[in-house]
Amino acid sequence: MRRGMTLVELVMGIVALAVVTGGALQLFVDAHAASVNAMYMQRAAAAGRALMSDVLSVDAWDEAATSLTGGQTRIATASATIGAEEADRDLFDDVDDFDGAVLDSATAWANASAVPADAWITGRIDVDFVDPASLQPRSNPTDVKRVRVTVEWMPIDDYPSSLTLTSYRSNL
Ligand SMILES: [Ca+2]
Ligand SMILES: [Ca+2]
Repeated sequence: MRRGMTLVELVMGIVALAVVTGGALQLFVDAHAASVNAMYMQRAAAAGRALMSDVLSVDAWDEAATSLTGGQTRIATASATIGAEEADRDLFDDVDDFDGAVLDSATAWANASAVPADAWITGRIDVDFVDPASLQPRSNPTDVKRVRVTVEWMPIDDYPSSLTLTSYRSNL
């Protein structure tokens, strides 16, 4: 004859159900956080690519090269510099003019063409001389400049919340 559940069995069953439900809920929360972070990462990567392409659209590798035809003639490395000679993005004419640019507001993003203005994204541009062989940063002028665009976004749990794009321009 079939008997009903005892109170102990019933309580055990409820506890087991609670454990399973709690685990499933946590999985759902984790999956949601991962998908939101993936969306942030995608938007940040798009912003980073747009920003990098804005920097590289100013093709000349150095101010001294901009006065030369096409801006691609080799110049004396010692005369190369890092930094903006112009006050405004519209007047930038070599890649290191963007060094130190921090983009953290709609106005600043708007200054870079085709870069989406997401309030939760911040960007920074760094240009450095690097050793041509090791590509490690150097304080003295070299024939290669590294352009890094770092984009950060609102962190979620322990997921990555920044990415860096890197390009190089050389003293051809
Ligand atoms: Ca310049
Ligand atoms: Ca410059």
